[in-house]
Amino acid sequence: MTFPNAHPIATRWPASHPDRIQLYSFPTPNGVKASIALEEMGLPYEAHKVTLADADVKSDAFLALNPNNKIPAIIDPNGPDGEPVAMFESGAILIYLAEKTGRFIGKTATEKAKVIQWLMFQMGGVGPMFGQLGFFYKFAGSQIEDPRPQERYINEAKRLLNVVETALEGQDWIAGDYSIADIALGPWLGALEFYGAREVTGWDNHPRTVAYLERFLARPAVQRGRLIPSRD
Ligand SMILES: N[C@@H](CCC(=O)N[C@@H](CS)C(=O)NCC(=O)O)C(=O)O
Repeated sequence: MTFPNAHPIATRWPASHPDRIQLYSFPTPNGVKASIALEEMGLPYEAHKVTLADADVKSDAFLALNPNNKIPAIIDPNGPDGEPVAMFESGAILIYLAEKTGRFIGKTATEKAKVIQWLMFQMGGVGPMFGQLGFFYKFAGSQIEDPRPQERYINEAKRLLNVVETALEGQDWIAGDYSIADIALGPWLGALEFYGAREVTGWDNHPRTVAYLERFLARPAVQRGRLIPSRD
């Protein structure tokens, strides 16, 4: 048996098209970064639904691919050295796919540096902070009486929205041309609505960011990718 069906992940999620990139994911803000990138780049792939339930993300089969028990993860049977490559961490996956195709990562070294900078801003800032906001504002943490966790993440989300708003002055996309930095950032900006946190973070006071998200969501590849894999 050849990779990826030789990988332990295939005991739970076998590949029907082992010649294609295998995506193991769920349609969350981190998960859809990978599916949107694959759609934007026109790469053939096969999506497997790995839910956030322990029975999936903490299964032995999935841990063999991502010991950090989080989606998304991929296997590319045609890696750069002619060997298969297995990867986790959405930011790393975006860089890998962009370099594989030469798309959405800037054309010059300076443009690439800017794209990576804004991608890291999402990975280290917007994703973790908005994620904590979701926990303390909408999910289990909202029951905590101490107001400080909510205040902290609301203020941090506001601060990050202002950074985005300022960066978008005079440009349509966060790093110049449309790039993997937008593919990373767009889904997380959209998450504020899901958390019911638009009002509390002053979303409407950020007109460039509001228009930016609409521009992002209007892209056909984004509309396809954000529904993959299907929750059903
Ligand atoms: N830094 C990781 C974060 C991925 C992540 O947090 N994934 C969440 C869903 S959005 C997950 O799989 N959670 C399951 C768990 O933690 O058990 C990345 O960007 O890939």
